[in-house]
Amino acid sequence: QQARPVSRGAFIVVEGLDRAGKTTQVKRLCDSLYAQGHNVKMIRFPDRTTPVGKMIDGYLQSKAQLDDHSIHLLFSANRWEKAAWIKGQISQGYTIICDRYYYSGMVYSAAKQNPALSLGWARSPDVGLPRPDRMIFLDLDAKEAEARGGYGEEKYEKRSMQERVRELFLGLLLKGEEESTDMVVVDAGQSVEHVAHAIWKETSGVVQSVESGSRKQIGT
Ligand code: NYM
Repeated sequence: QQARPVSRGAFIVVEGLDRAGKTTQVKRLCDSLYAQGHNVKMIRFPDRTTPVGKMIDGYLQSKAQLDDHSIHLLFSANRWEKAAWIKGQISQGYTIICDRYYYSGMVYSAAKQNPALSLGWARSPDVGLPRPDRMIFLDLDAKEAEARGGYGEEKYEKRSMQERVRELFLGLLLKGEEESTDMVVVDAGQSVEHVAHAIWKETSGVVQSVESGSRKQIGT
């Protein structure tokens, strides 16, 4: 189908625990939007291909040790590296579907239970990044996530950590700030088809209204 002229593209973020099915669902959402004639691009964080991303990859694979604050700032820097690109694509009419964003940044760092690293501190280096039009949180019990073939070898892929991450994600709903108003929870414990349908219900209308110009410029 021919892509039609649009006012700007939408910015949609998909979040969730490790093994929640984000990557599969992000791909499906991109395919469905594309099939309906939208211009769409996918992006993921961490982006391990950049110089900062390579440092993050080394840390996640336990090849490099970093202070909790330092790695947090690298994850944030990795998003800032792409901020201008995201804005540029959106203004050219591309809808961006993003696998993880600053919500992962906040909650994974805060879940480390380092008393010097609060959720508030963790949010601050990301202030000013393009704000999503919608964030979908794929919610899954940590036990169920683990049952899906087990966690891998990377840092954070432990049940207790994932339980704290989930609690912190759900806690964002209660914050009463933009994190809560942008966020919609989707039960990721259902079949791939059901989850895809639920995500479609929560995003297609947003994409339509953004592209047709009834939503203002991208926020920060
Ligand atoms: N992660 C991801 C963070 O700790 N902070 C961040 O800002 C981001 C974007 O990286 N366990 C963590 C969550 C994951 C890990 O992500 C790698 P993925 O989606 O498995 O590549």
